[in-house]
Amino acid sequence: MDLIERLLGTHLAAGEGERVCYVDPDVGEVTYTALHDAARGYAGALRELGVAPGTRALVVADDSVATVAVILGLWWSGCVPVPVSPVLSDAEIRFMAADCEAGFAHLDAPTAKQQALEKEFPSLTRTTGDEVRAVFTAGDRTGVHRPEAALAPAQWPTDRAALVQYTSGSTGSPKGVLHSATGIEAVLSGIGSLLNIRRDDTVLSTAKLSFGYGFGNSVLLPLAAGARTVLLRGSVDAHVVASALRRHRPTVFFSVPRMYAALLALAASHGTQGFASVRLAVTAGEHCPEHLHERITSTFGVPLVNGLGATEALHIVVATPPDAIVPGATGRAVPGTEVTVRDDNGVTVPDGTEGRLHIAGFSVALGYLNRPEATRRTFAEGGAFTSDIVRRTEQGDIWHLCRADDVLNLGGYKVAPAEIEAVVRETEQVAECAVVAATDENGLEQAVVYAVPVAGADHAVVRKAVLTSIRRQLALFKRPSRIEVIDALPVTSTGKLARHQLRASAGR
Ligand code: 3SK
Repeated sequence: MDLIERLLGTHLAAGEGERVCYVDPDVGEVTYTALHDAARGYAGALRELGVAPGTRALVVADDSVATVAVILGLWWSGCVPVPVSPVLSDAEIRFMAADCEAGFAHLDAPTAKQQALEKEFPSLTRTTGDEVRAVFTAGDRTGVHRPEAALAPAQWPTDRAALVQYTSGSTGSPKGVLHSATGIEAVLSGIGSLLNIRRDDTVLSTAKLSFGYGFGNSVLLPLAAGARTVLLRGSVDAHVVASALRRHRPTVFFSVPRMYAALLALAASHGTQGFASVRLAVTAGEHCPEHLHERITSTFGVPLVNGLGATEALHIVVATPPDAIVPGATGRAVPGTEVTVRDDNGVTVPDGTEGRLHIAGFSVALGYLNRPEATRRTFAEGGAFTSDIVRRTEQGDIWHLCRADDVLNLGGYKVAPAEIEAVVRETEQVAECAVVAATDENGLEQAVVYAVPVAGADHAVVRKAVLTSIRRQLALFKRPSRIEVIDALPVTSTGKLARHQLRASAGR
């Protein structure tokens, strides 16, 4: 499969090259022709830099048209992009670079982080966001723009990884998920056909493209449709989103329940007019409770498609069809995907019975990178098991009940309690700790830390020290909403941590 042809070439061939594909915060409007040209130039530059086809390339970058050009240029030259969020810690990025055996890096982060990253990978061949942006802004036709050196776009076979995305493991070690070009095509014909994004649509996603949901929202779906996408750089809160809604008037809006809840809170004081242009809103990443779903649709006056995805399946695989939305339900399998509910032995359970969600279809990944055991466990029975416990009604709708593991879902970001616990445990004066999920007033998951001080330590001092460690070491999206300092952690009769007791007192 030719990914460049699928996402860009068809629009050029149809005489649509002068249409805008991206509205970038730094570069402004970019056309399909300009993006195609930049991707080809970048592919030529990669060839001149000696980056061989098949190389895995770490792309540590915030959302920008430069990032998209880099990803397309990598695909053009047969290299495998590994998108990574620049808000992750240096240690996490170092882990992913080593784990995927990156042979190349594109680095685009705010100044201090960029300097740290450049120090981190001194010997890796690399490009920067500013170099690629110059191709669009200054018409810089030198450094990373070598169209004359580019070969024809690579053909991607069905059994080769074209993209690696990292998912958090339950022990805190991320796992690289290997996606093929066939998987990408399956997203386009699956959730893509259900949402039916059109060439006259303007798309806005609050999920960043370094995460699976955002990658589909801001790269795959709109490019395949020939639509226009607005990119947001930096940290995205409800004020930023409300202003982007007013300024860019998107027609398709992708977000997570947590952001919709924040927009509802803002609407109470600032009004709801920002949604006037939106014809279709999508929520995924975490479960959207029925009462929140109803408040969103009644306040903003838009149909809200609820979706459930998994990094192992690239994008949304279960969704409520726009014309048959059942508030609170996660929906049905998207076209080309089969979903079943299974018991602990992998046997399909009758409708109405809870079990683990199993998905089958071409969007299911090839497996995890270098993790045969985990691959065997997850990619089984002709598809993949997700970490979701669900129930299917006789009408065929999937209802999400909870996760199958202890991993926290914080606004779509999956965070292992072990990762937060490691940071808290390192805090001076903390003897032991545990992190569990609580539910907030919108029915959304929040992380709560329970810390036990060393003998004689003052609770208030310990609390402050834990807060400082968390702020210093954990990305914003991984931070707990509450820190409780207690005298001892509850244990079971066999001396194990009684997590369920902590969950009960955290309010779940
Ligand atoms: O629902 C999710 O968590 C998800 C994960 C990866 C890609 C897309 C989605 C919606």
